[in-house]
Amino acid sequence: MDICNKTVLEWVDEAVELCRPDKVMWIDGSNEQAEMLRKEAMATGELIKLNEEKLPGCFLHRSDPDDVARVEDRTFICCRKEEDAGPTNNWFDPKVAYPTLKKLFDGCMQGRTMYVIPYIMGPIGSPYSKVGIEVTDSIYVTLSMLIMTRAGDCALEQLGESNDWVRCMHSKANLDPDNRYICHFPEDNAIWSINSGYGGNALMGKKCFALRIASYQGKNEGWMAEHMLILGIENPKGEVRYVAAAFPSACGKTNLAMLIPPKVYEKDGYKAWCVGDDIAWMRKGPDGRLYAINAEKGFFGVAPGTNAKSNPNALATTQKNTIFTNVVLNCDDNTVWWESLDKNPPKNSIDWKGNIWNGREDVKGAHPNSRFTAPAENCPVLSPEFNSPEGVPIDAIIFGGRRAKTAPLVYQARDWQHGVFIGSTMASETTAATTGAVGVVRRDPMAMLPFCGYHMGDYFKHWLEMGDDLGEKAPKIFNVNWFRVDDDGNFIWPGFGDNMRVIMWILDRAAGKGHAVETPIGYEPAPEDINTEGLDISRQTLEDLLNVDVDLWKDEVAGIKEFYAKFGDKLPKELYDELDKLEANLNK
Ligand code: OXD
Ligand code: MN
Repeated sequence: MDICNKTVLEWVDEAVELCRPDKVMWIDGSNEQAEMLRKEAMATGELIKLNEEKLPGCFLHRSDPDDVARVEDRTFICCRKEEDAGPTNNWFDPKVAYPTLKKLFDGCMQGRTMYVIPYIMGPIGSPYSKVGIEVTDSIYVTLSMLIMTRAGDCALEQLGESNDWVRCMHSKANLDPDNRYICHFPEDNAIWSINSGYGGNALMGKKCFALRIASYQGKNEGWMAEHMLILGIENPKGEVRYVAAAFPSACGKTNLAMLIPPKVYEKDGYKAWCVGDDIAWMRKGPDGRLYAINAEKGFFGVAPGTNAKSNPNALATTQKNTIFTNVVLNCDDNTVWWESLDKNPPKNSIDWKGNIWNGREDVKGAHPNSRFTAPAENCPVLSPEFNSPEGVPIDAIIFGGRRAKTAPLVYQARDWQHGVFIGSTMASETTAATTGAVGVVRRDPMAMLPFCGYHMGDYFKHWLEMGDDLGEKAPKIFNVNWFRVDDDGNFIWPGFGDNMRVIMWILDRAAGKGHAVETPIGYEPAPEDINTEGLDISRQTLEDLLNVDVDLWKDEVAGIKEFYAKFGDKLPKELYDELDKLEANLNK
């Protein structure tokens, strides 16, 4: 296709001049071109073809062992004024960042091909979607972008002559961790990422654009870019209602997004539909309600922990046209395996580093952050609204985290402002699996701590303003905690599909129905308000799940005060008012 957008052509010319690739290839989104790239990647060993009968169109990729995750300490917001980045971001002065990066990018693609990837975040033709152009020297990144975004000519067509697109410079360079930079220039609509090939650092549509840059755009343009799944629940009459939910990374967003209704609902004809598992862009629609689109076109999910019990839909989604990264290669049948997939680690196998593994127990076969990059269209419960340009109307926003004892199973905010307070104080406790210290509270407001592209105090203010704008039509806000434990540390809520029982109470409340009791922290269901038919759970356990321990909450207030102090006078007064209310309620 002829590319006539001058701003794009000029920028690509500049990128070519700086990176000096041997060749430039424009990605058009065709199957033929993708097939050619896959063949090339197989020839170089970047991709390993898996069993065509069992996993058609699937590949294994092994990353550099030092390049396996997002690098928050190497991730920067490069706005002109330091105070605009705020206390929760690393700031890098653009006056220094640009020359530093230019030096690293200088000639970095010599001997390589530069792939130019035009892509759309959000459905094609949606008034909510936006275009980015990524240049990269990685075929793995290119093929992953083709799964995760709507990429190719469709993006250039949508862009037309407009200058409203995000400039994304990426090079794996030589993967040097000491010179790894993931830099965002929100004021210039630009992202520069170098020395990493890992998804969250290199697939720039995802966290870099769809959250960090987009959150900044949303603040300026009156919409929201959030780290949220979008789930639809269909009732037996065929009416579907949607929730958007934010949980910190590794709290089961993909599992909730693809939940399978428990028998008690399934038998009556209820269905659950997945619209998205990670990133929601939300705006006020023509009828005044809040509408959400999934910015992505695929799932970049964590493999370990995904199995036939935890998430059969995710597993099914990965059975074709998927790229697996850093999992075990089963040499007997050329398929893949990861910890907890099943109880049969393959005896004749190679681990994520490429070493002979053979199911040994002293080292993990798959990296704990090994991933699948799978097309959304494979998902058996993908919402029929997935490509809808208008998005879906959101009835409830749900926040959550991992709390052993503090947060109850579910509670509802009294109003939007109180809901923003709840989101701003969201937290998870570290588990033995994640760090040495167990029970350390990590605050992660709206699950956006690593992803907010500007000052988080201003982000809270933007949330409050969105609520003012939506008024009576604003979604109702809730908090959930699937991770309450008993005194022996055992989880007391079954979780997974049974979380739908809680979602049903949430949807009832959002519709202005459903019973609740008032507590110092908000509205809660009484134990009998949660449908437990078919569940082996005692009344006492339900009471424990819903218990609000006033002493623990007083400690929580102290923790919130400490956290809020970081934001100085950028913390909206309304949130301090909510904190005062909470404290007063606890002292009543
Ligand atoms: C992700 C994350 O990969 O949140 O989605 O880390
Ligand atoms: Mn995420």
